[in-house]
Amino acid sequence: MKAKDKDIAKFYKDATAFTCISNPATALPIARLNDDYCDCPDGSDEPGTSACAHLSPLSPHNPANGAGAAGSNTTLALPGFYCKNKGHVPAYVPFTSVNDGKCDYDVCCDGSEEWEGVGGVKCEDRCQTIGKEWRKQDEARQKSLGTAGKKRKELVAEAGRLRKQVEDRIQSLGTEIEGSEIKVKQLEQEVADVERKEKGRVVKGSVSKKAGKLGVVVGLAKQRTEELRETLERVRGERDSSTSRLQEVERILSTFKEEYNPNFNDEGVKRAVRAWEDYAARDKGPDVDAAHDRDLDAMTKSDKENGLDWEEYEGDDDDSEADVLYAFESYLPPSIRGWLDQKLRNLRSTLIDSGILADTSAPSSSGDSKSVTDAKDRLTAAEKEVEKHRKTLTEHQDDLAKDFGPDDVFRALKDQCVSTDAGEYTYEVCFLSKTTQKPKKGGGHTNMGNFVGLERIVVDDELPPNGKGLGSGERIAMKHENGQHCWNGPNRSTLVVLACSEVNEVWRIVEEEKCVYRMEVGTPAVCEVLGGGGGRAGMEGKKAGGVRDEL
Ligand code: MAN
Repeated sequence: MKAKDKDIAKFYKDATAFTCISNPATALPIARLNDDYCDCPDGSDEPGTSACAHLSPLSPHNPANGAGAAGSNTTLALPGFYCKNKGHVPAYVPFTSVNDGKCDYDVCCDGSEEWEGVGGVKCEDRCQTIGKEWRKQDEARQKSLGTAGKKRKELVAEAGRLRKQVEDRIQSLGTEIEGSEIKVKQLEQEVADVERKEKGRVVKGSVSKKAGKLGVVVGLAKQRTEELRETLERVRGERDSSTSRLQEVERILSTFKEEYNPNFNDEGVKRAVRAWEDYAARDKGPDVDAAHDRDLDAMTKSDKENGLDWEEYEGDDDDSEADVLYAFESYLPPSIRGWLDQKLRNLRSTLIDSGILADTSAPSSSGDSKSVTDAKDRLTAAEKEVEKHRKTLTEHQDDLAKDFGPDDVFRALKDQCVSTDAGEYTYEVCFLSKTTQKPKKGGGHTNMGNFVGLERIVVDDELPPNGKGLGSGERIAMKHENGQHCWNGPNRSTLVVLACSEVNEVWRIVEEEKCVYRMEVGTPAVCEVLGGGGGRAGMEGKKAGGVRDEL
């Protein structure tokens, strides 16, 4: 309607002449515009008087009733009867409301549309009062509009910060992924090296696995040594305990000997004292020798700590190339032996890799050596880490690509919820998430749909005086689908239509069809967005049926 107003206004711009809108052949000097005489067949020269009101189909003087100019376009060029509304805002009232015996003060505050006085009706001019009240409300609306606009700016700034956070995280994830990938490569190399080393091992594995004769003997010796070590430790413990008990008894008896009363003629006591003196005089045998004890300490340490690595002797000694290699190496000086040993290991690995030599040490799937298993575990952990980072990166990239509305503003509202009571339920919308319905009497939530995206819709509602409504024009709406299934109906869905408001609030909720809901929600996020109206629909005071304009 607004666009139409502008379209019409352009015909009245010329300062010298006016051309009838629907009859361009008829040009009039500007003085004949609004001169209270109807010149144009379409009534367009009298937008501000009622001189052409007879063109209305409702008018008894309609040219269709006989007074029309032949061949000319008598279709009305104006959207309705033009009320000047002096002291307020001009407006068009629909021709159907002209001379219907009813004063349409909400649009035509000057009462001019009832010019015929049908049924004796007389509509006084109320524009002064109505205009004053309107200006007061408009001032409040403008103030509210200013506050809402400020809040939107804050939301946009917050959205910007949130976006930046995601962008920064994407950047750091990129670096982390690069680092993790390098780590994976290193660990892959490490696994390969460890496996290669394992393959190249001349003597390997545990004695329990297909050991040859030497392996069996080594296994037994290892076991026997272990038993002896344990026994030694146990006996040593027992010795220490007995020694300390003996020392305690000796202390008791020694005190006893010092403190007993020899004047008491107690034969039993005297015998005991004598026996103690004999015992104390006797040679006590060797004391626990500290050096000897240190030897025991050393002996009870693990074989490995004592330089005996059983693993080197375990394994299959049958037909082992290894033995040959060792026999050969043993004739060489140690420095060359080490170098040669490494070369031979590598050669052996290469031969195994190329299938020339059987891999007698190849670990079974469950039989990897500890070092291989450890290296593989480290690799798996690093691979998982890369995977995790990549997943997070994709999530963040998807997030950046998502439509968060103009200026990304809804990013700042994500997951914020607002609710209202209506009928037996409390209805809630959580922005960019879902809508729910909860019985006031108690009970679980019913999901009324999950957020799927934004869309723009055109609305044409009357705006309530408090401004809490959609008004008219293009609005942003949030679609919610696939909520809880409705018995004998569809899955619940909700369209949340947004309009400008100082705060986030649910204004209205309707169930348009069974389990298909529509919520009207106010939020600063949509203020001043859409073509100036910005969802602040009707803030300028639009009323159904009437159009304020600038003529
Ligand atoms: C519940 C509510 C209503 C809906 C009916 C359908 O009562 O979700 O909104 O209409 O279920 O059975």
